[in-house]
Amino acid sequence: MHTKAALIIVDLQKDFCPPDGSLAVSCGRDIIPVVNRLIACPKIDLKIATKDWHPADHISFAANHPPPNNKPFESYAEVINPYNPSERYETRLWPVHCVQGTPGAELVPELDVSKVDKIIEKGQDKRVEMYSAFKDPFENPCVSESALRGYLKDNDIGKVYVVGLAMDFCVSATAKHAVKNGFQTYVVEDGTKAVDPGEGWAKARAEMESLGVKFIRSEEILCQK
Ligand code: VGL
Ligand code: ZN
Repeated sequence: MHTKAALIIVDLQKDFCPPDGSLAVSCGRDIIPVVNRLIACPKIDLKIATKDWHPADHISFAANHPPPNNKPFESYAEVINPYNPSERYETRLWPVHCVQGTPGAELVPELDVSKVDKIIEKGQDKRVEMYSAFKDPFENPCVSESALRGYLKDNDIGKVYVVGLAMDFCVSATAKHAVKNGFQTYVVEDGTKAVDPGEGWAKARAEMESLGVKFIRSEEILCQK
């Protein structure tokens, strides 16, 4: 029996792409042709794009924290679970990126959005980081969680292919939650790039694989009978 498949395109937004994205992932633009081929592939039943969609006062922006611990990429801040203040963790701080309604938050213009069935926004809660499109790190209920999981279930999806940016953050977090939610989960190797392409990639890949996420190349999907 055919297992219905979905493509999840994670955060393929201007701010994550060179040349002028505020949090540009190196070679981030190189994946766009790969993603467009997958979007056009009739063997994938459903296509979803996510958008990192932060308010200007989001906790993940280094600029919203006092010195000296406010260096983008380097500093960390403590995040307190808004639903359970005894739970907390350290999160990496970033340049201001993907602020709701700004040009940097737009999907890259080369993306063939005409074939995208649904766009899901995530990261709206200023109090928590939200790498996964399903859940925040405390597993609290979130807007995008119900939107994404519900949409996949309503459409009888059993398998997901995850692409987009960045492999070691939002792609990884989304793929891990997809597998946890019972979807057969594949990360498309040539459809993603990492913030840290060396160690970051290797570590994220090992973690994902240990949870049951598989890696595949786009040709293998496009050529499958
Ligand atoms: C992401 C850092 C901060 C991502 C989002 O999409 O991977 N990374 N916000
Ligand atoms: Zn973000």
